[in-house]
Amino acid sequence: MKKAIVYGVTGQDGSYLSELLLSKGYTVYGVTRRTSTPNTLRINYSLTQKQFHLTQGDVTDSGSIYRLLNEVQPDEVYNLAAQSHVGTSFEQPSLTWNVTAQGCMNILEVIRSMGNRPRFYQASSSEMFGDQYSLYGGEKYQDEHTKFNPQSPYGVAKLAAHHSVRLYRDSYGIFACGGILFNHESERRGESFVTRKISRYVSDLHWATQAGRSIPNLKLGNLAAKRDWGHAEDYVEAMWLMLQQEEPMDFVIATGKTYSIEDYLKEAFQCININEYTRHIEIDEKLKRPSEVPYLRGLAHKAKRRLNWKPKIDFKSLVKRMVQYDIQSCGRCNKGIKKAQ
Ligand code: NDP
Ligand code: GDR
Repeated sequence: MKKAIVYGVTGQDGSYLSELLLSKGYTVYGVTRRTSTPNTLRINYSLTQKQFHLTQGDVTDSGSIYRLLNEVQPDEVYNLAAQSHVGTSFEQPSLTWNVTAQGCMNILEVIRSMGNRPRFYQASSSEMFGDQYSLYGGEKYQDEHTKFNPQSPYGVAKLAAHHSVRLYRDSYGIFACGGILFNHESERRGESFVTRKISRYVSDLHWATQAGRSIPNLKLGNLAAKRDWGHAEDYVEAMWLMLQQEEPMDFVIATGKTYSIEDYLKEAFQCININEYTRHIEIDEKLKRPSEVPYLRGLAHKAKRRLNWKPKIDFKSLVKRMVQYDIQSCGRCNKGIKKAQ
């Protein structure tokens, strides 16, 4: 029976990955930071499983990594921990660097020191490709050979971590893979990311309209940016597949299709039969980033060929799932509020 350690277990991907690993018979050690109130909502299911162990730790604390890895002697370590919000990385660049770049290096260093070295997965990101317009002057897909041009402190930190993975693989023979994942969303997506912000708003609008109320407009930043959006459930499977190969290598994971924020808005509002979404939206200049990534579209041909991986959930189904989930859960909570009143 295999043992895996998951850093970032309380996040969107960590929760799906834990469930996947448990379903494959792994014993999973999920690592969480100490918080003053519990933030384990996404891993409620995993917490009920005998083979799941929640343990405290932090990727900026090398000693705790050293102790955990040496005590557990895992087969696989997944590093999903990060300050993962691109906008926030402009406000808190040093923290972003410490967690997102240094954190990865801290884990790699501990693995280097071990006798039985676990396989290592690093959550690399399409944000490392950054602004491709200025490199190629047009809309071109990105794959494992595309030049990196990060446009945020987050992108820079992820690129440093990605290069560290390659360096440790080549220099010390560590089985380490960088999964260059394009945007992936879900019903568990953090509420400050644009897709979930929109699906939550559409749900609020739905329930307000039912009650004959109006709500303030939704404030957003740049609506022109294009992203290659998939579903997190599909993407965590690719993480696991990477660590089951004979050779460690990096992979792009993407759907190959790209949509603007406006496309997402259109699709989400159509779920509640609103075609004219623009009257519900307000552009807030403060939500625009100092530097933007205008266009991302990944080509996951290597993953298809070597991992036999391809996404199952398309853009339309993704938007529908997110909006419907929020409408249903908000409906339950609305009923709760009414009851309390
Ligand atoms: P989330 O923001 O949902 O999760 C991030 C996780 O990292 C949380 O569990 C968080 O804990 C944890 N964390 C933050 N700081 C530390 C720290 N110092 N030590 C230990 N854990 C920490 O991100 P996602 O699940 O969406 O993404 C997972 C990973 O994949 C991230 O590294 C992200 O940057 C990367 N990625 C994500 C993509 C996406 O589209 N979702 C695309 C490409 C890469 P807490 O709950 O306490 O905040
Ligand atoms: P991204 O995702 O930056 O691609 O990073 P996010 O959803 O934050 O932004 C996508 C695009 O939408 C624009 N945008 C807004 N974004 C947010 N968050 N809030 C808004 O109000 C808003 N209005 C417009 C952004 O400017 C951007 O162009 C995500 C994260 O999960 C990273 O961790 C991951 O590495 C990358 O995806 C791939």
